[in-house]
Order: sequence, then C-alpha cells, then structure tokens
Amino acid sequence: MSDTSTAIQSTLVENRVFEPSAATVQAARIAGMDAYRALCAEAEQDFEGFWARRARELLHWHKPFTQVLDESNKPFYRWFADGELNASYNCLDRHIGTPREHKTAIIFEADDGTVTRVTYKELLAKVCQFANVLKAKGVKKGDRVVIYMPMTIEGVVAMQACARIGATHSVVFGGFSAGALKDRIQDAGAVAVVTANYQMRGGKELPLKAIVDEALGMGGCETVKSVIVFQRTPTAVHMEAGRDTFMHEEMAAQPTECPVEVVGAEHPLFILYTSGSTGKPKGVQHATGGYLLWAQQTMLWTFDLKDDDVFWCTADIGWITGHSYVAYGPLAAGATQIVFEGVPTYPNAGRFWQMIEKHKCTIFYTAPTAIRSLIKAADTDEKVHPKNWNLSTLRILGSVGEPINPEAWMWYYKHIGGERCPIVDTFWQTETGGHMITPLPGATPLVPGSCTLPLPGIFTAIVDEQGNDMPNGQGGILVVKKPWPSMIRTIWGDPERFKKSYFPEELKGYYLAGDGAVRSEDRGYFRITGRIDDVLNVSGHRMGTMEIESALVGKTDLVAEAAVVGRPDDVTGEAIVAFVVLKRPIPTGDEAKAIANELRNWVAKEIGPIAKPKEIRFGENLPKTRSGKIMRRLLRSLAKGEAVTQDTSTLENPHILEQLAKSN
Ligand code: 6R9
Repeated sequence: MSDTSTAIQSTLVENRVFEPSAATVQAARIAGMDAYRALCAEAEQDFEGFWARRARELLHWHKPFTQVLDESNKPFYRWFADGELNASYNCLDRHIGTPREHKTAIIFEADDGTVTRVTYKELLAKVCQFANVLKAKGVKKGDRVVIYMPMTIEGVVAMQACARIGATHSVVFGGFSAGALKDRIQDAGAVAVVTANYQMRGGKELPLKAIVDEALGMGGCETVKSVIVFQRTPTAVHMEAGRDTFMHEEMAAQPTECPVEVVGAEHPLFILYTSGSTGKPKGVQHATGGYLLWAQQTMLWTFDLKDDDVFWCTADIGWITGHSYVAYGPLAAGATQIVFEGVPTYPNAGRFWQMIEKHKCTIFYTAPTAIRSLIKAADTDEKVHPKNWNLSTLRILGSVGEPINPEAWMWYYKHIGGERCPIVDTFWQTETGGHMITPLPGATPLVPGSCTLPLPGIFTAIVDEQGNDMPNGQGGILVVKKPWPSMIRTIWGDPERFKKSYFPEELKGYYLAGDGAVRSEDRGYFRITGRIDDVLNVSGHRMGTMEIESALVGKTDLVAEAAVVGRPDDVTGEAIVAFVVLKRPIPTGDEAKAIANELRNWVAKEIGPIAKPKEIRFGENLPKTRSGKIMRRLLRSLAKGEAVTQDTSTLENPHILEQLAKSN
C-alpha cells in the first residue's frame, strides 16, 4: 500500500455516526437497513434472478433477453446477451407520451450565468437531428466517434446521438492536450470527431477546435473523415474544407425524427480512456444493457430519485461520473438535472451555492476536492460562505472521486446539508460503470469518511495477495467477487491487458479494483485507503505516474530520466512531485525555477494541465537498487519531506538522497 494511504488512514479514527431521520427512512425507496439486507439476501439467494428482475423492470427491451449471465468465457462476462435494446430510446423516447414528455430534462447554466432549459421532447428532437447528421456523414453502427466538447446540452446530445445509431462514443475531457487527444482518436480508430470552436471556463474562452486540428495534423488519425463543430462562441476558427462542418447548420437540415438502431445488450456503448499503471491509457469498454441498467438503478437507490427532484452532478462528461450521472442515468430515470458549463470559483467561490438556490437543487453530487477548495474560500471570504444562500431545497448530498476526509465531510454535512441531508460517499470507478460501495440515504447510518457498504448485488471484499478474506479491522486489497452488469467488458483492442490488469490469476478470479481498503470492526463498513498501483488521484482525476514520466522524458533535449510520485495535499488530495535527472548539471536558483516551469508547461502540453507536477526536484541520478529499479517508496518519503527510514542498503547511490530531499 502506498505511503499516502497510511497517512490518510492514521487520521481516520472515526466514531461519529449519523442515523437517517425517521422521515427520511419513511419516504425512501430502500427504507431502512432491513430493506437493504432483504435486497442483499435476494441477490445472494438468486443472483441471476435478482439482476434479471431489475433489468426487466427498469429497461425497455426491443427484444427481451432469455439468458442473464454468460460465464462461458471468464473473465469476459456477458449480461443479457441475447436481449436487444437502445440506450437513447431508454433515455428519451420512452418518456414521450407520458407526463415526463414536457418535463425539463436539462437546466443548462452557462459559464456567464445564462440559463437554457430543454424538455425531454425537445432533447429527443435535438438528439434525432444530430443522429441524422452523423448518419449523413456515413457514421454507422459500431463506428467510433470521439467527442471533445465542453459541458453543454450539445455534449449530451452528441453522446445520445451516437447511442441512438449504435455508434460507440469515446469522450475525451476538454482539458486534454492535442497529443493525448491524438492517442485516443488513434487507439479508438474514430471516424468522426465532435467538438466545439471554443469552451468557456471562468470567463475565459479556451480553444477546442484548434486542438483537434493540431491532433489530426500529427498524423495517424487518417480514419477521421469528418469533424463537426458546435459553435459555442462567435469567434471564428479554421474550418477544413471537405472535413469540417458546423453542428447547427447540419442539424437545421435534418428532420427531428430518427428511428433507433436496436443493438444487442453487449454492443459497446462507449469507450472511455483512463489511466492505468503503465504509460498507455486504457480504453475501458462498456456494454449497452448492463451499463444502462446500473446507471438508472443507482439513480433510484443511491440518490433515491423522486419525480420532482432537481439533480445536479457537477462532473464533466469527459469522466465516467459525467457519463453515468449526467449523460445516461438521470435521463434514463426521467430526472430534471442541472448541467453546468463553468467552474466552481467563477465569478466567485459561491457559484455552486448560488446555483443550488437559483435552481432549487435537491440532490447535489460533487467531488471532495471541490468541497475542500470551497471550504478554504469560505474561510477566507465571508461573502462566499454558503450561509449567504438558501440551500433548504437540498435533501441528499453526494461525494465521488476520492476519499473524503472527515473534516470536509463534516463541513459538507453541516454547512451545505444543514445537518439534515444524508451524504452518500460513493466509491466506484470508470471500470465499474456505476456505484459499488455507498450508503443509501434512507437506510445506512453514516460514518464520516466511510463509503459504508456495497449496494445489493455487488459482492465486494477485502483480501490478501492470495485472495483470502481479511478480517475486519485489517487492511487489504479491494476486490469484487462476483461479476455485475455494468462492469468493464474489456480494454479496447487489448483483451490480454484487461485480463492481466483486472483478473490476476492469484486472486481466484476476483475483480481487482486497484484500491486498498479496510472494514471497520464494529459495522464492517468499508473505508478506501487509496490506490495500490502507480495511479495517482489528483483532484479526483486519475493520473498514471508512468504517463507523466514518459511525457517528461519525451523532452529529449533536457531530460535524461524522471520519476513521479504522489504526496498528500490538503486541497487536491494528492499532488504530483517529479524527480528529474537533466542532461546537464543540476541548475540552481532562478535557472532551476525556469527549467522547472518549462517542464511543467511541457507536461501540460503533452497530457493536459491536470497532469502538471506541483513540484519538480532535480538530482544527478534517481535512487535505484543495484538491479536498477527506481525506489519509489523512498521518493514518496522525500516528496513528503519525511526522514528516510526505509532500508537503503540495496541503494546503489545513497548520496543523491540529499540532493533530492531539497526543493528548488
Ligand atoms: C468514479 C471515479 C476511480 C478511483 C478509485 C478510487 C477513487 C473514487 C471514491 C474513491 C474513495 C470514494 N475513488 N470514488 N476513493 N472514496 N468515494 O472516480 O472513477 O476516475 O475511474 O477513479 O477513484 O481510488 O479507484 P475514476
């Protein structure tokens, strides 16, 4: 387990328990712990029946399935495989002709505060038009479409339109660089890219289309035949004749109806790239039926969604949270949701609270890093303290992306939830498709900093390196013992890596999450202690240390070698620290600062600003064993400013520890 996790662990001796109020329990879909246990028992006694009942009840099947789970080719599990459906039909069409037809589907608030609303009927019309645009461009079932869009209604429209025609989308977060975008376009073999001319964030106009041009210009993206551009701002951009067209012009020429392409339940709905422990991002592939089932079911269970709720998940569609809890789950469940283009600190750090008041938000779902930065802001500036806004419409709060420390939990509970709203601390991953371990608002007694218990049907456990169960109170490796419908199907184009990364032989066929965890002795509650692989979690964003290292050594005129580790950070959870060996003498003073800056900007250019190291330290070498392995544990201690207590006897070059202990 990483040093970071031990640090988090030691601050977490938590005895506070918050029981749901009687009124909350009474009104809840899963009302009380007995109801929760009954569902768990149902899943245990009749595993396939449990899932089949939910899939029949929650989804519209064009062709009903007869088979539930196909385990004939483990770990390539298949769910509801002979059933046929369409995700867009399930998110939109089936609400038409019901009272939801004229219900607001999306309340969009732009960076500058402008609000646009669309009903389910209007959203369906837009999705159909855009689906027709894609078809007119020759995009067919099974083709891949890369979406590089800001948070806008059009971003959701693009995803839904792909689903409608059976094209597999791959959304790339708008903060990724041209190089990262190119890698993803190339790996997915995309035939089209949907983007915007610019995006607006914090009052700034940031380019998207120019980055697409740069990515496509790098070579290797010859599969891309069309680029469709949403005109977000009036600013003109270069448009390549024969390849690039404007979304609004294309849509205006298309009818507002488009029959759905019915696909098999296992048809890949999307690929989403995420960081792993090697340099190359993994294209996590999700299937249509199982994924959509769980996205919708968790809306109903975890958020206890009711018809009059105003749901707000602040995640970007470039991440899994924005897939499951913006683009698919809320729509499948027929919710009204807020989609926000901007950032929490613009025009000031009261933006979230102001928007909750303005839109009468009832369920609010965000990341600990956002909460921590807003706590800091509220502490230094009374004017942005949440007490300035009326947050009484809120009834449920959620947290996702990283462990939430008890201090942040308590602040969230008190100042945002008014000590009235349960906090659902949802543990899950890109690979799991939807929530795995989370409290239920009307059932689970809450313990700050703990994601509590797995959802019914999800069989998580903590094991040792041989897959043996660990007793409560003892930390170990988090696994899932049984498959579940929304699980990753494979890594796009790399089934071997899928097997090796997630189902290592020594773990008895369990799914390996890549996190460490411990269960409390009294309640058996899960607490996630952090990644056990070389993946960092910076502001809730997954970053592979190897990815950053390869970006650094890619600066061949300067860098000879680099090692990247994480260090605990009050606001971002973890911060990136890079140890760099230059192809020149160790710089000092202003020169060191200038080179560090140059390297940080280089990483931003290679991967994206989220990957910028917070600190760069220079040395004439890295600490290595005699066999040449970089001693990362040691670097982690140095990054934290700790004295090195590890055994350094295998270290070939102990004197460099002194160099690397100093920041520039
Ligand atoms: C949904 C998402 C997954 C990794 C995961 C873990 C961390 C997510 C968490 C949490 C503690 C929670 N993580 N939720 N850790 N408590 N409630 O974030 O997906 O971007 O793939 O990241 O995030 O380390 O393994 P993804």
